[in-house]
Amino acid sequence: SSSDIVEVRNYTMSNFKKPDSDLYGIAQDKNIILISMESIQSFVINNQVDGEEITPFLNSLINDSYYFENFYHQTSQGKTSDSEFIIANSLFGKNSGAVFFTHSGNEYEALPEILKKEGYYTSVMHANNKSFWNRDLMYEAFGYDYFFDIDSYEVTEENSVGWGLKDADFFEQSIAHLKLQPEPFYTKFITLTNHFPFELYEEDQLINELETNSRTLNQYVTTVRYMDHAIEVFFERLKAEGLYENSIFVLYGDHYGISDYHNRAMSQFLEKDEITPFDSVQLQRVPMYIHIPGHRNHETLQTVAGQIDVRPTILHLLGIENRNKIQFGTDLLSPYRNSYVVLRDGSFVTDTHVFTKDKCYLKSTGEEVDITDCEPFSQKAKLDLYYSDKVIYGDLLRFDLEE
Ligand code: GP9
Ligand code: MN
Repeated sequence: SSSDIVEVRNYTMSNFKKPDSDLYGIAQDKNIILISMESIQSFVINNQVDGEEITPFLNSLINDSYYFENFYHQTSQGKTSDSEFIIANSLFGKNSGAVFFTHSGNEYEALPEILKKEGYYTSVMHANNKSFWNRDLMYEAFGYDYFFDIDSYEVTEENSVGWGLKDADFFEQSIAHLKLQPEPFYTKFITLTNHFPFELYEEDQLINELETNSRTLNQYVTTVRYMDHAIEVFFERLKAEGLYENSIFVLYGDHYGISDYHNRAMSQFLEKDEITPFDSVQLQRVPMYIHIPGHRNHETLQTVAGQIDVRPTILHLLGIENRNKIQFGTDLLSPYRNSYVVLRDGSFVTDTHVFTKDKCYLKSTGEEVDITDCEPFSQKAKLDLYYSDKVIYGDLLRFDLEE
């Protein structure tokens, strides 16, 4: 009911954190380019195969970005669509099933809609059928101006692999669309080549496969390497087209690519005796970058965070007030934020501890400690998920009328 929204708003407002005043509004009127990087996990960053970096471009981008080492995906069965949902709304996806399918009829106040009101042209570029994950309906609910779906791309047998259009061709063909958009724009690119089963033509294979007992993991590193290259070329092309300087970039991994099913191979690659539940949680980290061309104060940040925190961060960079919004994340760049993330399965991580599957671990060593050590955050973790679910199941944002 409409009194529930008051309860939820009191909760989310009490968790609001003020922005860093030096960063508030620095991206005002700039284009925003999001790149949703398919299935990439942080363990590939600064890691090698036979002496070759898996992600040379993304490694170098760290020096020139705000890079978040302890950033977790928070998705569940809705995979890419969950990540889209979380980032657009700063709400959690569902515990099971996909909110994109079950709640596309809800009222939302999503990031594209907010930015549209600020004069932005908003779009998604992704070479798949528009109805996949019910995107056509959900994007409408989020207020996107346009979805450049598979019909906006020339897809042939030669330029496709695995799930469809190869990333390099996808980015190259997207340049023409970008150039026609009114500025400032907010555009999200969703890559595809680094998707299970991680297939690649030989000519696109830039590093060796691994030699573990998992063919999936062995091939994964090569498709990650390919995606890294495709993004590097995209940056060069944006520079050549004059679209780079006046844009800010947010790059993030959408969800894991290698499931626990491949733990034995993963432990071989990471040279660990075994992958414990603690390690499994740590493996849910995905790379996250905020890259602002010309910015001098970029740094690598240790704050524990997740996809839920992206929306308030972008809003603050644009100088858009959001203290009163129903959102469950906090600005990643706020000096006042708590280092904390809750995953969709109820696991949570702080600066010092990891809680998962009813056990509490020291974050620094992975050593199991008394469950009471995790208690200070367990109530918040439960309430975050509880109130967010309440918003979705009760369609509460329909009561959130503009003041
Ligand atoms: C499909 C792509 C992949 O369009 O976004 O979806 P996923 O299987 O990763 O959720
Ligand atoms: Mn995905």
